[in-house]
Amino acid sequence: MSHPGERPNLPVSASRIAADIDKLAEITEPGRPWTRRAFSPLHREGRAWLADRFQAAGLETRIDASGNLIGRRAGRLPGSGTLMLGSHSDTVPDGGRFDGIAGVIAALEVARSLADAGIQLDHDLEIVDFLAEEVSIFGVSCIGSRGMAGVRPPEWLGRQAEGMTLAQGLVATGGREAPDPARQDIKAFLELHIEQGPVLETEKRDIGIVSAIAGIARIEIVIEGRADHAGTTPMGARRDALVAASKLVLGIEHLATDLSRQPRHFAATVGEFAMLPNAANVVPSNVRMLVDIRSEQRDDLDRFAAALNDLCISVAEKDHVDVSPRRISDAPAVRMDDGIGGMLANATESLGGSHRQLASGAGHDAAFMARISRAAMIFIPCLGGRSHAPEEFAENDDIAFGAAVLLETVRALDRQISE
Ligand code: HGY
Ligand code: MN
Ligand code: MN
Repeated sequence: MSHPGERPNLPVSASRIAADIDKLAEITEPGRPWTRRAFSPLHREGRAWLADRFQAAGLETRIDASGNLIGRRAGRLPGSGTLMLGSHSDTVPDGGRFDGIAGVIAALEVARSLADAGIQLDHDLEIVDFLAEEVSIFGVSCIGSRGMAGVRPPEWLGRQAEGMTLAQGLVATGGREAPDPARQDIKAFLELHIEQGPVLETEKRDIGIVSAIAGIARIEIVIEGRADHAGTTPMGARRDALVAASKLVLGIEHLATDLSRQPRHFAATVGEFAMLPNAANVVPSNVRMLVDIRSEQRDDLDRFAAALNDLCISVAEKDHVDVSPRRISDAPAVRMDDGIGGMLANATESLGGSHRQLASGAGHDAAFMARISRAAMIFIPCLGGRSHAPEEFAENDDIAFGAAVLLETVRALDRQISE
């Protein structure tokens, strides 16, 4: 994927990036690389290490009310606003060591390289590690970036998991229950992320300029049946929550496969699934599942949700169970800033790289930052397009090249906005 030797000396340090990626990767649940879940002691340990690296780069660090770790360097022109770069350092369970992390370390490297070159921007510079970009133990994602954008649903604070509420988890992370007002000072937000897909690797492109981020909705479905003796209860007299749930899972796959045949992105996945009492000789009484839905176009999502609702009603009737679907999050598709996209393309070319536009089927914090700021993203290639799995891999040269593109774009933005 990377093209060593074809690139000029980059204005960033690839070795510093590699060392930081490796160091952060050491902070993982032993035997489950890589797992560093938001709201866990390991996440806080990773945060403490990141804060230390931010401070070593001369950044003032803080945790904002929404639990985001921020490193700040004042600009030459006080009050001219903030240029922000970052991503997230939390992982999915048994995930990778580049998803999110590559973006945080690349942003940190931009701050370090500007300092090394003695370049002080007109604008304040902030590097951010957002809290809980991944679907967290509370069943919701992008908690930190939604908070910063002022769009975190208040009712989320009461969501419970592992013996705590989200409000308590926020406070334990250094945040506060009451959110800060939405930030108004951010003039541009840039995020580097691994593509989590195969396009850049297949086409041997260095950079993907993200055009839009797919809409993401999540629907929680609880199926209430009845626990019965597995040996004595006649097959026709059961209210088996797992059998009903299985019909829903297969129906969801069928509906989503149909919709995905259209010339625009659509996907639906049941990735979270729990059954009770989960005992071999008991007819399952309860299933809770989380449906993750991605759509480039709103009406595809609405058609899917309506069909899913009809399916829930028919399965409930046939299987004599109660089926309760509930939409717990719903973020619309978001376009990225085309002007900054053009600047990212220019920076890529000036550094001798190749690029192409790409829509994102994955969700990202940039989707919420776009509510309060000009927002743009670049993708770098990842091995086989794999992500959310330990096999996830990105070449350090590709991360370094992406960091260099960010650096050149930040300098161009700093000049452009000041003019
Ligand atoms: O789930 C997502 O799309 C992102 O990787 N968190
Ligand atoms: Mn991510
Ligand atoms: Mn992810």
